Amino acid sequence: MSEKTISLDLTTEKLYKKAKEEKIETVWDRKKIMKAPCGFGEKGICCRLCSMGPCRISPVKGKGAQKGICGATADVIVARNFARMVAGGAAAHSDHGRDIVHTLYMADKDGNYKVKDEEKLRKIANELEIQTENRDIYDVAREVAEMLLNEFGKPFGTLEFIERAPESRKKIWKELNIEPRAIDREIATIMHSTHMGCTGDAESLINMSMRTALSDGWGGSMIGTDISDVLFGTPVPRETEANLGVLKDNMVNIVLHGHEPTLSEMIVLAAEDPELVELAKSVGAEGINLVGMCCTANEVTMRHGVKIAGNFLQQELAVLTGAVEAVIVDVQCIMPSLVTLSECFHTKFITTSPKARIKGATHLEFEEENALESAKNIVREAIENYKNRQREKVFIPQEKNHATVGYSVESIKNQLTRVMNSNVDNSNPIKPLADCITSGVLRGAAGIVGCNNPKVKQDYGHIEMIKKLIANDVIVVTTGCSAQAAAKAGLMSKDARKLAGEGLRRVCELVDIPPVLHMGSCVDISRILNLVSDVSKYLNVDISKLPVVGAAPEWMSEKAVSIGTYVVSTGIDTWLGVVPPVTGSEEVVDILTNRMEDMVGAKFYIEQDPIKAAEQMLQRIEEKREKLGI
Ligand code: CUV
Ligand code: SF4
Repeated sequence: MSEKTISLDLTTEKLYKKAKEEKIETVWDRKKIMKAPCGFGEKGICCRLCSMGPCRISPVKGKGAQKGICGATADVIVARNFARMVAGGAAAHSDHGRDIVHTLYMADKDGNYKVKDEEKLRKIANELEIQTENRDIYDVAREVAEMLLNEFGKPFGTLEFIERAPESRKKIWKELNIEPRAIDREIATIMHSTHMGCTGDAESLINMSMRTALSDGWGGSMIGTDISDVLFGTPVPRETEANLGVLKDNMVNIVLHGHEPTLSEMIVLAAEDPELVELAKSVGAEGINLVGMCCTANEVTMRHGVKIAGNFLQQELAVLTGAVEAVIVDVQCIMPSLVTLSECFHTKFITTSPKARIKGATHLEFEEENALESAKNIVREAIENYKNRQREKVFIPQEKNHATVGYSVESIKNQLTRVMNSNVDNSNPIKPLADCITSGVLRGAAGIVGCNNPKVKQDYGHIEMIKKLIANDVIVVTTGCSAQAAAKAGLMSKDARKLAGEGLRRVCELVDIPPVLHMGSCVDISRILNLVSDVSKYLNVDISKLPVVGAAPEWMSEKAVSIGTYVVSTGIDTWLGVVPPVTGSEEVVDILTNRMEDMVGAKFYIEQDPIKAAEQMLQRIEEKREKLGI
């Protein structure tokens, strides 16, 4: 990777240059100092699960240590490490989900947290066989919350929301014994089974990984998404802008970064508070400019149109503009480097969650019992910092793009129903989508998700892949940092239709959508699961037979490993653009990229070139179409 091209994004290039000039260290510099990654770690053949070790297996067959001191083979070590990544990712998503349900439990009509989407709550209650008639909505909310909280630790049965999957899928899961039971239980089982001297069989470990990952996608994440919608509203299409150009020279800039909407929703409210807006004016600013970063940005842009400052690799760059009064964070994907970086500027780096305290940051704990007050205090801190901005250090790149966001499954269906009403048959909102696919107007659909990773030129993996797919009449749905890459590149503007193939362009015009749909944050990949399940049920074919593919071209986090694993386990082929640490085991590679297909009807593909990957995806889509006879 040449130094001149760390990113496809011009703002990144410009601010990286600024960092160089001012000798401020960024993620790319630290990556360079790290030099080549540890070969054992890279291949997954390093084990430090007990103190007889750490052990590392020689990557050369027949030479050097071929087994750990306990006798564990490379296959077992790699599979255990993989399983633990899945457990880590599932834990992060699911603990986020759990917190949201706790918030629902304390929701109150006079409190800070209210039930915003009663209809969705009623639907979920019906699904869980909870009585809704003649009941106070907050009673229903509490009962739903209690039941969902039990999903994390219930002693018997399997997760409620897997019932949303098509019968054919549930049958596969049952036969493989990978129907997830309680969420925490699946994570604990992996931690137990990967303890020294427990499971010594790679296939069994991958099986367990699938079950745990499913407890994330169809459990913790799905609960997180659904209950966030209940509390804060189900997203509808709305307009926004994306990239660091959304920062304003003459306003108090607050960057909201992290994941859970419980915090960000209150900050949004606080930033609109007239008293605080006045305060901002009294310190000489024109007002408060709240912008988002990473998945928090996705949550608040989907529900409020809050502007997107950038994705994962831009968190440091936002501070480097010198124009940010505060970076407010909660959990996940927050670089600890923000502490030293913000010391180079006037920026306050404010942590708010006891789950993610960072030494050197200003910690203002967010108290949910006192949510709005707490949020106001945090915003006040930012406003008061405006006077410390050092004008000579400010550089805000002007690049930004327009985007239409907010495509929840509900809003996609609404949009489709509207089109249908002008037609004859309005029986099922899925019908027009399914028709477009079966008739071949759309060749298929792709979910492009996941992070940035300095191993990849920023956004290049996402954008090249997405462009290739839409040009070939594949509709793209996105979440996470991938969605933000697309928004920044202008692919979420309705204008981007012109980059789409003939068929997709027509669909976009008819339904009035961009060719790339923003479906939300990483936990909102559960929305994609619900959507493909609906299509699968409507067409009466299993998900694995649909011309649908997934990809994480620039993934980096354990959460992404969990996501990839549950997406494949749901029957959707998934392309990874960054090689996972499994190449030290032929067996594990064979299971992930080959044998999984016999188990769950889908597998992983590993391809670092996004254009080649897109070509493979298109080929796979056509293969599936042929088998379906469409
Ligand atoms: Ni949760 S997990 S870098 S913010 S998508 Fe972005 Fe998305 Fe990866 Fe993190
Ligand atoms: Fe080594 Fe086995 Fe201990 Fe791992 S569990 S560190 S392979 S002895």
